[in-house]
Amino acid sequence: VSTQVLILIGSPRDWDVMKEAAAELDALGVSHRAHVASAHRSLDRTIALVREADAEGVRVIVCGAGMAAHLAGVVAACTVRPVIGVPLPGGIADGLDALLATVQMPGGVPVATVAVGRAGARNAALLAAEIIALGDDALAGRLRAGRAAQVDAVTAADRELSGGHGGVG
Ligand code: RP5
Repeated sequence: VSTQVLILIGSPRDWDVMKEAAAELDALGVSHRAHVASAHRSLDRTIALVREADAEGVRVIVCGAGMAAHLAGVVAACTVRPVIGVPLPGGIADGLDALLATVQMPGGVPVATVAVGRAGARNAALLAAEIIALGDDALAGRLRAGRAAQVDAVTAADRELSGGHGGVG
């Protein structure tokens, strides 16, 4: 199976958070690979990686970056494949800076921006999988099973907290 999701990170230090995206894709059986590709420190190489992924047929690109987080925007400028940006904590506003840098794209070049940090890394993988599942019924089934497991987990936690009193089922 060729790579379905390309994960790019601006710094090797970003992997501690972005490995959550890789783990979620692994759990869903979505093929992926990751590269360090800084929009600022290695611009030409970043563009080359995106062009290569584009030619190869990678379906979705997930970008994690902190501080002046331009990676997702630069990647989106190079492709019409869906790009998902994960703003990372750190910097003077601990991720709010990266959130604004990632989400505030000018009209014409979209970046689907998710939450700051680990929740965002997970959701980026899930959103990428949902996009791919538009043409993959088996993957859509695995995503539905994941949602059902969440319902079970919340219900079990509620039973434990409430002692089973006053619930709906
Ligand atoms: C961004 O700047 C990276 O995505 C990273 O989150 C942040 C800091 O990078 P380092 O100086 O730690 O390599 O480009």
